[in-house]
Amino acid sequence: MKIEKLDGSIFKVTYGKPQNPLEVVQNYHAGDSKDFSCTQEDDRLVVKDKEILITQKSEDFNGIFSVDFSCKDAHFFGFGEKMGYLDKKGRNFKMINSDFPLHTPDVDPMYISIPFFIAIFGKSAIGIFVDTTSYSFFNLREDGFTISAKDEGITIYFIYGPDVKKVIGNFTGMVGRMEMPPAWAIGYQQSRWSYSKDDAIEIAKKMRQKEIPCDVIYLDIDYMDGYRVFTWKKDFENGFSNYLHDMGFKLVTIVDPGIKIDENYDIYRSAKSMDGFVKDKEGNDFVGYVWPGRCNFPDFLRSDVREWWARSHKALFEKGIDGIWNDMNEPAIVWTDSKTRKVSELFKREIDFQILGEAKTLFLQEDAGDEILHKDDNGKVWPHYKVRNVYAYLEAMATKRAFELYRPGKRPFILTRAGFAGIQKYAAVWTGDNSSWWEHLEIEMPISMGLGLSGVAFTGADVGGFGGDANGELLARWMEMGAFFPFFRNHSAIGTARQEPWSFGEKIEEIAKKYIRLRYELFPYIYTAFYFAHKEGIPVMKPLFMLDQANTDLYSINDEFIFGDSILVAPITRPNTTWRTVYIPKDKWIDMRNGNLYEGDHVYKIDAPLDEIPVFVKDGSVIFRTDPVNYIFEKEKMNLYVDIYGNSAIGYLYEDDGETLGYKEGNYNLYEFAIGSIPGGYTIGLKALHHGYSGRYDKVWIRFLNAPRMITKVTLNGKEMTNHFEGKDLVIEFQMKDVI
Ligand code: MIG
Repeated sequence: MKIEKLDGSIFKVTYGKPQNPLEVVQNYHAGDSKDFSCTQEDDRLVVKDKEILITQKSEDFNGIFSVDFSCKDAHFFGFGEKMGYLDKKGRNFKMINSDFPLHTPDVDPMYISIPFFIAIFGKSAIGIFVDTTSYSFFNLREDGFTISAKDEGITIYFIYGPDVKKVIGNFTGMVGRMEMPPAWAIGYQQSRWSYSKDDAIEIAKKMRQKEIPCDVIYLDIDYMDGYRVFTWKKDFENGFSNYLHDMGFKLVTIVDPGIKIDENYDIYRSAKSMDGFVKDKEGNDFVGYVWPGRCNFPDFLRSDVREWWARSHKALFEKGIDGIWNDMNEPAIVWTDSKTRKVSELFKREIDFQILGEAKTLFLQEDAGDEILHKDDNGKVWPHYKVRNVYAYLEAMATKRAFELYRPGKRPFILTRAGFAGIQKYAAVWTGDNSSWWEHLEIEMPISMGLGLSGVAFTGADVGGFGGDANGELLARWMEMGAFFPFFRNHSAIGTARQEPWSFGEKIEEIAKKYIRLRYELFPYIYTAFYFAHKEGIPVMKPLFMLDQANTDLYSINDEFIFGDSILVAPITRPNTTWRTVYIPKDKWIDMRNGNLYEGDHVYKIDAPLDEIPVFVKDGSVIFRTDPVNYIFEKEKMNLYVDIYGNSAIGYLYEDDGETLGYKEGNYNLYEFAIGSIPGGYTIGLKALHHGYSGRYDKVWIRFLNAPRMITKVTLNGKEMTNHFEGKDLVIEFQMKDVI
């Protein structure tokens, strides 16, 4: 065992001789802490602060390297994308990127592997990152945990908090944080497997006719010529995207990694000529079956292959594509030639139950961990099991490069299904093939929160459910909830009931529209939350325990979440239900729908008719809104509404141009609104903590919600402002340019 103290309060502990084909940890400066230590006592590791005490019990190697730890009263959170509830105590996990499309409660592994978790002991939290790209395994018990990796050693980082926020900040500092997404990616997105060109145009027109805001339309696998990646079916003539762009839509196309083996296909030939495919054990190009039939798979471990992949995107960008959706990148391999041989052997025998059973298992996807070989830039050969979990990560890296080549100066938008620790540097994540089940509506909350705790802030689920048939009530409730997820896309599978907002009649359409519009209204607030994810790694969607991590009661709240810093969302997760119990956290919270005030640390019965989702704002917060529009940047200038909840509050507002990389050079504004009370009045301190962008917010209305009638005086930066009541709210107006 080797213990190294890195800069600040992060320790790196190495057992045996681990070997990764790729380094995902970057230099990062964390704050120091005297309270935290990792030391060696009698050949064993001891990790501690005032509350944390983790002691290593044993280490073991038999093809898999395992380290066993004991600790008391720990709760475990994170592990990236996992089915189930937030607190992972008592569970076992595998990290092997996998496409199991039926998300039953115990399905594991899933598409994404993030071998990272946060353990909370009393008041202290610590992050544990297992730095292996190989398959890893976690066993989480009441009295300890075991970490294993398919390698000859294991590297574990112990990342101190003691705050959960600090742990996530430090971890994302090490593996990288998200960049600012293009602003349109915050908008509503409409998808289905698969819209044709005509469907896409019709959907776009309908959205505008009905004034349902929407920024993005997706093209799933059927836009391609015979599923050949980077090709188009004939009907997508040049210029077809202009029509959608003119209406303010962006277009995102799916890209799968399997390359059809076809001598007449230039992408295949160019990869073949650079010998760019992964190999089987005989040294031939590995063959697996996916949508196009027999395919070879690019070896993304090689930088020349990544560059080729990036350049292959030209065919998409020259048709005006704005974003790339990476699917099947675990990689999913649904069939192999060796399986064909096995099937024919099996069926030569007399059919019995055993044979049928064996035949059935052949149809399960395998990871091909031992069958495929990769090569790195130095020519070193790596088994697939060491590369598989970063395959999508490397693909995303190459895809980002494609944007640099073909959309220079613009922010990339990449959506990925598979990934690894740090995937947020390149891509947003959706949780794959859920189903139109109420159970899935509910479980998407802890899944996304788990991803957020693991560093991935830009996450969402197929709203309405992917598999199976949605119905009007389910869609309404899911749209209400989805409006408060970082990534907001409605997507469904081929052959299932249509679930666009208007698919279930006018009543449901109105509800969908109401919440999509609310999403656009809240854009200034949401975009600011993304800024903090970019800047500090803080998830946009947070579990309640991030408000008070020592309160173990909050660890089991899986059906409420905090969106941004100040909004509590409590979705309805069952059919035929028009109320629910809501746990209101400590302090005071205000029902956004009607201004009702709730004292915290209590449970209430809250009404929620079909067209309402319970949403609360923390007393002492500032919520920034604008007017809903058809698409995020429909208007050059926007009104800013600053809603003040409570008598004193502080709020931050971030803005930039929403599409270029200028924010990295300081072309952005960060405003601070500090609200205080004086006898008979309010004070507002408004300043720019950073001012580097001309700004879109033009006219500003500050509204003190439910202000007492006797208030007469409001000052803004010391200057008295005229004010008036609108209903119960006291309002002042001004022009941003007159103040900043
Ligand atoms: O084998 O491209 O998760 O979103 O619509 C299914 C078709 C392949 C799986 C993705 C889903 C997508 C579908 N894909």
